[in-house]
Amino acid sequence: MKRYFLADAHLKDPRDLNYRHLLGFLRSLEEEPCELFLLGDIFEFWMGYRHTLFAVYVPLLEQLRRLREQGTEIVFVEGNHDFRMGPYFTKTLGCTVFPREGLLERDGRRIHISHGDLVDEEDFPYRLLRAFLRCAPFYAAFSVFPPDWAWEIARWAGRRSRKKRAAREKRWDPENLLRRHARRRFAQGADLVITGHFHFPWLEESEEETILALGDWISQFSYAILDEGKITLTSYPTEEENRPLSNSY
Ligand SMILES: [Mn+2]
Repeated sequence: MKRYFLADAHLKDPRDLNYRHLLGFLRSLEEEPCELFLLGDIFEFWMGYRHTLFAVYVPLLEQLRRLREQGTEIVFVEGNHDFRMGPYFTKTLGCTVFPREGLLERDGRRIHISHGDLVDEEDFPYRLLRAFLRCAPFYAAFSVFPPDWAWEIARWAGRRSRKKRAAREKRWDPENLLRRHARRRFAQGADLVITGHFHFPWLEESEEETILALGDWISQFSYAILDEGKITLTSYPTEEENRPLSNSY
């Protein structure tokens, strides 16, 4: 069985090229049951309400449902834009959800999966913010807002953090951060460490160990396939020219 890994689509609008490509890619997986790993920030904003869904995500959720009906397993690791996936993901769709990270055994490999926003263990302000956004009182307070407001607030926060991120990325050294993160996971028994978050497709392999960063599904359309223990990093064929998305990233 083939296993597919992708992250960081930051979906906002079904008319966007990246959204349409993701639907096209997922449709192509209908041919045979597989396992699909979504490693966070698939959505620009997701908060798991009990009875409410954001309308823009219906096409994707329908496609995930079709895959599930055909026997595909879906594993979701929450990112920094999509968290508390909630009952729709776990119960209705029947996905396995990891809020932080997971260590799984597949095809004789021990795979550590996470979104990647926690790889920098010294970034205490971020870890604090992350914990705050996920704590029950914050969630309870945020849930009081009408979902339309929550959507606007999250979009505003997303635009702000992207500006800050552009400045921060200049100082980022993802290879080093990822190697350090992977070494710790190797010590805990993993032999394949996969993250997203950095929007940086990268694969480093030695005989026994592999580090993989997935890149993004915004403009790179990169993803990984695990087939009989062998991992490859590839990208989705794009026949259309990369037109600007409906919103600026
Ligand atoms: Mn992220």
